[in-house]
Amino acid sequence: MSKQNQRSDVAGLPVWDRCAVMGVVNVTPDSFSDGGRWFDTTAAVKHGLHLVDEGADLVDVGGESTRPGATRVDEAEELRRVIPVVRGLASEGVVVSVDTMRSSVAEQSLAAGAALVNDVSGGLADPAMIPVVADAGAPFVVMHWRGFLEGGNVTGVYEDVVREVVDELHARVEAVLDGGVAPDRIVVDPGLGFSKDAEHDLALLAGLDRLLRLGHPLLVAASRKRFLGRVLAGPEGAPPPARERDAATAAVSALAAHQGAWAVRVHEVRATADAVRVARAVEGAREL
Ligand code: PMM
Repeated sequence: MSKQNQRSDVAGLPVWDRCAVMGVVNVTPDSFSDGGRWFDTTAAVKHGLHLVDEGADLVDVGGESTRPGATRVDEAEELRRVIPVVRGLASEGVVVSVDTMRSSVAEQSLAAGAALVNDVSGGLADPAMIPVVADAGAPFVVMHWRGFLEGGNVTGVYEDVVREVVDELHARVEAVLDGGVAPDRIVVDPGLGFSKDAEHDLALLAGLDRLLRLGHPLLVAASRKRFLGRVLAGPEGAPPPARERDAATAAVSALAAHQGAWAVRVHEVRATADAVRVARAVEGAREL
């Protein structure tokens, strides 16, 4: 792999020689793009296995929608949704990531076989999260997050979005390191769409090299997000619905992989699995 695109591995996870594909299973009635579709354990496990068949390297299981304005599910309900799905997929040999802001859900998911904790709050929502992850020695995704969005997107004001996201992620990484998580287990993520509008998301995708300079593997989660709807609609048009944004998502996957992302998180895996393989082949040609 060329020096420019040097991709670091994450300790505790398998090593892929290309950008990894993280497939999404939202066990929720109300997620942004696929809410309600896998809201039952059997259907959710089946869907996760289907994503693996399609080429997912790992499967991210979440029981709480992070859609702006979504009300939080209570802890018991989140556990009820997530744990059987994590256990079911892990028992089939799937590398499972748990998408949660709650330390209890992270802890029980790790006990049920999850390999990675993906916290969209980067450890901010629950003070017990970092100790739980550190004690378990689990890899941890630290996403850029400016808080819950009840009452509108008041936190999405930036002068220089790339610089601010880099600085704020750097501060979170320091806090996570102080909390005892090993440096080679930390993944960073710009949090596309979280307190960010389409221009911010595009600027972050254009600035992935600056995020990579944080020195941690980078996860990019653009799948079906609002900014893709805006791009596809053009200035006057109506954005296509979330499920018609998969080709655009795969295009972002190719771009992110080409720039050195460690993984991309997507709802529809097939096209992205092809995209990351093409990006890998291009990298391979450069090495010759
Ligand atoms: N976005 C969503 C959920 N989980 N996790 C990470 N690490 N990064 C993200 O950007 C992210 C996430 C929201 O998307 P969905 O509800 O459509 O899956």
